[in-house]
Amino acid sequence: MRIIFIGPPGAGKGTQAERIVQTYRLAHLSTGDMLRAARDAKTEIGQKAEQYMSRGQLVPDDVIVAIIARRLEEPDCRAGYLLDGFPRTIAQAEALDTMLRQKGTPLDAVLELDVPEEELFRRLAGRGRADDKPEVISQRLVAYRQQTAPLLDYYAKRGLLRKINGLGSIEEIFARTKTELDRLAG
Ligand code: B4P
Repeated sequence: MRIIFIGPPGAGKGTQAERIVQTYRLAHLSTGDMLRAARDAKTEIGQKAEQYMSRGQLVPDDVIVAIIARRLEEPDCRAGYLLDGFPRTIAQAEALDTMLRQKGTPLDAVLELDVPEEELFRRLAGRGRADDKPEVISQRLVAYRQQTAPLLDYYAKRGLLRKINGLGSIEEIFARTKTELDRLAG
């Protein structure tokens, strides 16, 4: 299976992704995790990315697309993968479409994790990562509304979008996600 996970910051993509990749034996491709690892390793890309992440802005498309293009070539992606936090802009989605067309490996589904904004603030305040300060969260939500939300329509038009209610316990949300994925695998 080749799946994309879309949702606002703090919706719980990373949390659910861990369970999905274990259950369905998929590679977990989280651009947020990759950028944080690059930042902690103090690579050139990591240091550049940190300037954007710490302000709640998206890292430039060319940087992210290059990271994903390289990652998709790795052998563990052949059996399927979950893209967690990528694409986040229409330009990234178009670049992904081109890559997948060239490989002849189309997407199976795009899962949207739907969570209201008040709940996002509550969850992120509880996590307390460096980019979870209230003013940075607000900026990340602006970036989501302006740059990422248009992807919902982009994938709905292609018949790939499945909306999942992201309110409830982690287990309840995973059960809903599993229902969608089992239907696809079915
Ligand atoms: P990400 O790392 O993708 O993080 P996120 O959207 O903030 O979090 P996620 O939805 O995964 O939430 P989580 O499970 O952790 O992005 C960080 C930054 O990286 C971006 O702002 C951007 O700068 C950059 N970036 C990444 N990808 C990019 C791209 N493609 N293009 C450009 N820039 C990019 O859950 C959040 C909290 O909620 C946790 O504390 C969790 O325990 C809690 N939680 C989860 N589920 C819950 C539930 N059901 N109930 C209660 N709490 C819950």
